[in-house]
Amino acid sequence: MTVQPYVMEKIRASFDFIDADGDHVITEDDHILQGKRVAAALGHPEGSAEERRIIDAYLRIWKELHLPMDTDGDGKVDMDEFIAATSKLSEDPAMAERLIGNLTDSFFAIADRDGDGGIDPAEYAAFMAGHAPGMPSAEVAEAFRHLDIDGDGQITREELHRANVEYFTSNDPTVPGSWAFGRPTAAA
Ligand SMILES: [Ca+2]
Ligand SMILES: [Ca+2]
Ligand SMILES: [Ca+2]
Ligand SMILES: [Ca+2]
Repeated sequence: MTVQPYVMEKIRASFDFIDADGDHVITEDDHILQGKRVAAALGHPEGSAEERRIIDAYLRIWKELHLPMDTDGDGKVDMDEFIAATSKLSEDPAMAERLIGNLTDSFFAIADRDGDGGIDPAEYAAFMAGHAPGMPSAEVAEAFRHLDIDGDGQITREELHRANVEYFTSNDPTVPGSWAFGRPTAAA
């Protein structure tokens, strides 16, 4: 398999991002932890129906997107399994559209707190506070400006989808999607 080096670098970075508890494997627990963090960052109390809805959305991502990558069936997705699965995305645009489309829908439903069809800077900042704890607010704001491709102050579902597809398929560090998980790493 021939994954371009910059795509590989981003795949590795996204693994660390998903591995919320930092134990170097992706499990169901990481998704529950991320759901709880994002719900708290969006202001939903512990035990609330809204928190449950967000955790369930992360558990769907686990079951539908990440668990199928567990090819040895040990209930954990390690870096090799993750790379094997995600590196296929850049070679199969139709699969990338479908899988990343599902992911975009899940994240969009979570981040668009007021349900008006766009993610505004405050919604994005709250989402990222849970999703990427510790990312400086200036970096979050800069990422927002890149992902809001038409600059109208809202990230639409289409803009988010394009960014996510670019993240996993484009070898060009200057495309907006390089910012899908915050500041891009230097191009290889
Ligand atoms: Ca983990
Ligand atoms: Ca495994
Ligand atoms: Ca909104
Ligand atoms: Ca926009």
